[in-house]
Amino acid sequence: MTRKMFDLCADNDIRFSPYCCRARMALAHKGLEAEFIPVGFSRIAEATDGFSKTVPVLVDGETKVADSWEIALYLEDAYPDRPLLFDGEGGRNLAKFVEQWANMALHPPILKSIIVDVHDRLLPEDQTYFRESREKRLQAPLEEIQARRDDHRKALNAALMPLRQLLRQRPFLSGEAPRFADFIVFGSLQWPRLISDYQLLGEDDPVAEWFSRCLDLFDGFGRSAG
Ligand SMILES: N[C@@H](CCC(=O)N[C@@H](CS)C(=O)NCC(=O)O)C(=O)O
Repeated sequence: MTRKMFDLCADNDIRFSPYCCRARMALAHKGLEAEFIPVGFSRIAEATDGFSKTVPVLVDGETKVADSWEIALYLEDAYPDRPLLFDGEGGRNLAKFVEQWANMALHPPILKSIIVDVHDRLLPEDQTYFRESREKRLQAPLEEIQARRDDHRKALNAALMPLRQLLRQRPFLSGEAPRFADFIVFGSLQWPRLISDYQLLGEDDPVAEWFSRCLDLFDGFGRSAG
């Protein structure tokens, strides 16, 4: 296949990266097939021939694109006749806000809730790198961070309030049908679902109901990924 995407993997081939999930969903939305090549943290630069230190990286024929946002923009421009990821220029701008919100308001409490689970389920060769880099960034031992997971879960649920309110009024973040903004937040929540048993959302939460609708998209593509 000429189209391939480097996709972060943990042990047992768990594909847990929120950013890779966003790109996988964007490809599925466009109806584009790709080979998803598993790569652990320690091998990203080597696997991509030095092209990127992070995944996802999409290789589409002669074109190489790193970064989930850039991949979505590339797919929208390269495949304009396929289902749209954004509603025009304004839609792109609003989706960019959603990306910043998810990365800055949702990811810190999600990561802190499951950080030991992530560590323990990584490939053995990636565990030391993960522990050292994350403990340096967060200035605390992983175990100490995750021990306060109930507080982190509360912080996440408070940050989700605007989305929760919105999803009481419509089926998808983007309206009647999903767009890339939905896939952004979906990727954020797939990450804990795939790599931890800790429940971050209540069952009767409109966010959990929307998440389940997203899992069903593209013949259950999200349920099978990972
Ligand atoms: N802004 C980038 C972020 C990509 C990113 O940080 N990916 C993580 C995987 S979840 C990664 O490759 N990290 C490499 C590392 O921490 O060394 C995107 O949206 O693609």
